[in-house]
Amino acid sequence: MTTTIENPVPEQDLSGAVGHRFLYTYANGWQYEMYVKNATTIDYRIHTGMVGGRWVRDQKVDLIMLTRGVYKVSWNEPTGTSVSVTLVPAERVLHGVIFFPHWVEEYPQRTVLFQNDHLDKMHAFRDAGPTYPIFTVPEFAKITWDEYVGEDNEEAVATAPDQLPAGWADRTN
Ligand code: FER
Repeated sequence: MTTTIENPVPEQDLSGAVGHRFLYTYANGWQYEMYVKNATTIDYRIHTGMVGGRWVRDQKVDLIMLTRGVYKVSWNEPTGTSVSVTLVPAERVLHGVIFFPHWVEEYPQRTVLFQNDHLDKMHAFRDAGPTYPIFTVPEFAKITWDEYVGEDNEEAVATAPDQLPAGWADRTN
């Protein structure tokens, strides 16, 4: 895969990520679930950690393949939180960097909800701040579950994290 100054973008193949639902646990113990709905959209649930219980559908993201089997997903939340996650599914490795505005660090529970039903409130909190200092959380994670459920599957993340069958997030494959 040769890249040049004129064309620095490697040939893209997102098939190892798009349509997949991943469960992963960060080194700090935070457990997340991400469904890559399509090349521009994710749904997710946060099972445990600082904002455990939070869930989101149809978050727009930038998704790219860095090199074969290595994907990067980056986005900004309505809360002002920014996230960039690098996934290596074949190695069951992931690295996430979360950039929380100061108000989320101070009052994480304000973001623990089904965000889609509260977008105006999240924007108001975001705009009220304070934004700074940003709380940066860079962590590796172990991918414990990788399942292909198809693109644009509206059933993949349709339930609140606390309404799932017992043991849902602790399955491994
Ligand atoms: C992740 C890290 C952070 C992730 C989502 C977030 C879906 C979102 C954080 C927030 O908005 O609080 O790996 O994956």
